[in-house]
Amino acid sequence: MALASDKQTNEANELMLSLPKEMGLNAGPYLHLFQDFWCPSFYFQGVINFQKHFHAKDSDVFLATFPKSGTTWLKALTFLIVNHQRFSSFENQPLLSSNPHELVSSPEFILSHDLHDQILSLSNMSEPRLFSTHLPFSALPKTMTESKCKIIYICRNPFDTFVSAWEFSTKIKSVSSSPAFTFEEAFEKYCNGITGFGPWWNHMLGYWNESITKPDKVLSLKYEELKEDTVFHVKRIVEFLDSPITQEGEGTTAIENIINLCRFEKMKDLGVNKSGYIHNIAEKKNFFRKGKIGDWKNYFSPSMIEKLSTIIEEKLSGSGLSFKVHS
Ligand code: PPS
Repeated sequence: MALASDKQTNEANELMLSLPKEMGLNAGPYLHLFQDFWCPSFYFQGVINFQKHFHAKDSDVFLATFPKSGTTWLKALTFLIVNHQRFSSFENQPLLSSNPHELVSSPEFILSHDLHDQILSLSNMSEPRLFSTHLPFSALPKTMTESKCKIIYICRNPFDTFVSAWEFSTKIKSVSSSPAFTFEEAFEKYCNGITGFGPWWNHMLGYWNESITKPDKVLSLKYEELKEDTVFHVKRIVEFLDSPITQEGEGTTAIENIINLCRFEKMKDLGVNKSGYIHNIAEKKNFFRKGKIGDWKNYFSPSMIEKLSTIIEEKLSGSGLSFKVHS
């Protein structure tokens, strides 16, 4: 007799096989066009389970990102803000002994296996629960949009996001010996929106629009702005979450300490981030590459610059969302 979980897996597999598919850069290798986004096969079962079985709590905090937009950094910062009162000193911070992806996980990953046990352990997590997700806003489970849970979104200029994704894909275990595409081929796919959880413009606009209409529900950040004025934007996160960290006196020191601990160089240098794998396919060290704005200039030809600039203009025009990419 088939177990309920086997049945579920079969249903998800059948559904996945019926969808349009494309070869992806990584985590797959295939992408399936599901609910208007390209879902990596690696996550497919987890996405279905997330949508069907996850129950959001009003106190939940979600970090939503398009891959390679600043997820790791946002996880580190928000973990420290949310758990500010749990750890008495900085010496015993879990961030010193665990990678941010081990501290903040996504339901689409957690629920991809052992569904019933995972649902139970999620319901037993101490509050506020902190999660991440790569799902576009339109694909989030209703329980998230209907509850009072909060969502922090970070996006990054599409030029650097693409380069970061490309570099990362060449180092993923499953494709490291032979990347599926050349840089140019991957770029074409990216321009057509065919990347994991893409199209990237829909991903950005979904959360951006929601942050305008429901600013108490969704806070939208940009990687570049967070880099250029980290204090200001970390304070925005603190306020958005109604965190008890005050912004004066000792609170200022706490915010400075949080920012320092999450600095790119500091995190890259931590022993815990130098070896080992996340999800058994991505080496921890590869989540910390350059951490710079504008590295794309070392990769793009003039025609690529023109092409992507035009797409950005077309897709984002009128939304109020823009990126300074040529400064
Ligand atoms: S993932 O795989 O989606 O979680 O990747 P993500 O973390 O979103 O993006 C990886 C890029 O973020 C850079 N990074 C950082 N920048 C600033 N500060 C900190 N602490 C930080 N940690 C990671 C990382 O280097 C990747 O950018 P690139 O341009 O590839 O260096």
